[in-house]
Amino acid sequence: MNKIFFKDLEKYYDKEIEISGFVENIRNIKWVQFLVLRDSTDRVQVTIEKSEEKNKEMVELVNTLTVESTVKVTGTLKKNENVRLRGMEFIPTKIEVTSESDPELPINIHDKDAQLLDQRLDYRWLDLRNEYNFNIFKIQSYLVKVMREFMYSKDFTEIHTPKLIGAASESGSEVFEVKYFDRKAYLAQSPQFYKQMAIASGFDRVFEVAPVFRAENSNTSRHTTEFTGFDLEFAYIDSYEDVMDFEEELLTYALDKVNVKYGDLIKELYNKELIVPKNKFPRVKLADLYDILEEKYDYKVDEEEKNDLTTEGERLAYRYAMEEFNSEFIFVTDFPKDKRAFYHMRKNDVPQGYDLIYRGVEITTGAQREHRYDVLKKQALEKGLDKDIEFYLEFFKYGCPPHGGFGLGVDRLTMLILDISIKEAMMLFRGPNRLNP
Ligand code: AMO
Repeated sequence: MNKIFFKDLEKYYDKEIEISGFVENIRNIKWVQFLVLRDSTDRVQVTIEKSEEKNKEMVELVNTLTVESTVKVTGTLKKNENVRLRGMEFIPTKIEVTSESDPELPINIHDKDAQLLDQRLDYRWLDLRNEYNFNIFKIQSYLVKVMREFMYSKDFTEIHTPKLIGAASESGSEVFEVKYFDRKAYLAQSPQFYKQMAIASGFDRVFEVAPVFRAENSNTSRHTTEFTGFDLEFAYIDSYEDVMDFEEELLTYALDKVNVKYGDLIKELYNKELIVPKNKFPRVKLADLYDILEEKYDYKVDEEEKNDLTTEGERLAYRYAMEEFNSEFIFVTDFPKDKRAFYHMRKNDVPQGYDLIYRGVEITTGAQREHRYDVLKKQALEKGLDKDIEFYLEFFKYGCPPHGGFGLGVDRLTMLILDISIKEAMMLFRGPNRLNP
């Protein structure tokens, strides 16, 4: 763990140290050889004078060195105003190749657009060496860290629930079936049942950041078969308005933090402005939204399509939110019950839940849950669910506080913040046609 990160090199001027990294570039000119080394934090130039007798062995080594190999270099860091890269250079006394790269790289890692995205994904470990791709995950890591931080500050407990389950948790159509010894199991399509179980167990506030599996055969820029869900649930709410308020607060906090640390980099690399919300997010009922979209943008959809939000409807909802409220977010509420899960609480037959649209794409579904055993059972039966979810219904039989929560797609949020596709927003994309690497 003693590796010196390149970002910290300034602390080591004129001291003999050992540095390690990838060889990003080699320039071999008449009198001198230059290497640019890269680690996860920065770059540094290594300079080898060819004329010096003591450098003979190193010069020979560099003559056959290939880019993207890794090296360990011993030497001294010197200030040098003439060096464009950070005004410093590393003068080595010893170079050791710790791993040699094949000289033929299968993709161009310095120009990501020199090949198709799918070719890049085949060699994702090389593709990620490009700073555009690499930084997506530095930013995502920080985004999730600050979201976690917020949850802990609000006394939420982080839980870990099983991904191998005995019954589909939402609907049967979207689950992957797996062979489980001599019977069938499924991959969890949401931690929904278990986060609610934690509420019934008395935890009051819980969250989980974990994989979610969806057997959706869709090849779009926003769908994947495995994604990271940021799921939470909290007790003693009065209405789903409390859930929306909480999400608003969480996202405002997180975007503010990400903006402070990465706002400039996001602008520079992805050419996207990160806008920290200043106001409350507008809230609109689905039916009203369609009326507004028709009136404002002449957007007409068939009556039967109006019971859910269309892709174009999401895009126009964003336009409306921007034009009317200067908000990149908009909550859409009052979906009809046949389009919502059985566990949403209903009031006057209307599910007490919402979708949150950010920059024209759904990032969240949330709701107040039905916690009354009899009502919940009735709603489940209505959707044709019985035997499979009996265990879940039991959670509500021995006292369970009123509660609500939501599920937010981390990959979607990353994708929208950086204006990239979901394939890029995931370190390893999974889709109907991709299970490798
Ligand atoms: P839902 O099914 O809407 O709700 O999922 C919640 C959020 O997960 C993300 N998401 C996806 N991301 C990428 N690819 C997919 N195929 C995909 N499907 C969903 C979206 C979506 O908004 N149990 C409820 C949540 C709850 O009520 O707490 C649920 O799973 O960002």
